[in-house]
Amino acid sequence: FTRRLLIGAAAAAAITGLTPALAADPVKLRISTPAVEADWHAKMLPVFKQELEKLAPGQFDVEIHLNGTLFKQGTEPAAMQRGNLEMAMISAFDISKQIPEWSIFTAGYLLRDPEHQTKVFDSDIGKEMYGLVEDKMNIKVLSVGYLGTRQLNLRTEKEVKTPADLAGVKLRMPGSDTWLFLGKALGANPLPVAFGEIYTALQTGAIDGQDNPLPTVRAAKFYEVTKQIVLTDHLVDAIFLSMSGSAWKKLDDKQKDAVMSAAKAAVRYNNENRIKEEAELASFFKEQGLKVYKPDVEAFRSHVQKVYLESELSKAWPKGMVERVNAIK
Ligand code: KDO
Repeated sequence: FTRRLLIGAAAAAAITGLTPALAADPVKLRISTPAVEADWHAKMLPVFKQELEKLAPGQFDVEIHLNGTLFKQGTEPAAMQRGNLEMAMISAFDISKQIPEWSIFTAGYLLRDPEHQTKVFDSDIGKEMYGLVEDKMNIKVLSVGYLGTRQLNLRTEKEVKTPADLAGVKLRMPGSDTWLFLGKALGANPLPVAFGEIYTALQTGAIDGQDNPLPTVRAAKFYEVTKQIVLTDHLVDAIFLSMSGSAWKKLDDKQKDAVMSAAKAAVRYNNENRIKEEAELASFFKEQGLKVYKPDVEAFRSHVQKVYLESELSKAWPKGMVERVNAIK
């Protein structure tokens, strides 16, 4: 009886032309991020999913988990390394916890604008730095996305012109040493708070302010509980759409190409929309009653750059890297 069944199954496969590979279950790709639904790096994930479905129909099952519900902010790299998570959007801050060389990309006022960011990571610098992530963390960086240029967003009313004006200001930063270092370099008193808790912390006055790119200030509605935006332009921030090395290695070459192309399409969608919205948002916040203004950006730039160059962090930066980054036009 069993034999007859087996023959029957083989015959059915022959008739439908299904090879075992095609009949296999789709590869599950769970993506975890703290991003809120309205932000562009969340909206780019369905683009990734659709693009992948177009390029490799039926071969992938992409699951998107927003708001840090699957893994808490900052725990994604370890989850990918343990094989508990297939994909995430990680930051240079996350990476530099394990690869100190990477703290160069956590430094304020290094990358100049989104175009510079893309060019730097598309160059040999990107190849070398992504190579470190692959070798030391077993994580494959698929593509870099522009998270936006970080600005100060405060619930206090006192005008901020220079780093000295931030003395004693309780500035929320994400919870890791390199993030807190950035807050301190700006002149503030940094406090670690997870992204999902910022709104309430602002509302209750547990913090005086936070820093994020304008599209995020809008998407997460921080403008509802703050009074001013100081356009410091202190960090041209990036997110790296990444896959766990073990998931990546299980893919065949065609699947790898499809994943790469889908990642590029998603990032293109994010970058185009984010850059466009970022340029328009100052007027939106003003309409909401916030003060929006430029401080003495040169005072911030020279102070922050000096703090980084004189820090312990910069000792780990690859030799000559600052010059190479600066030389990319
Ligand atoms: C944040 O917590 O301020 C931050 O902007 C840090 C980023 O690295 C990234 O984690 C981002 O939050 C989330 O994706 C939410 O937008």
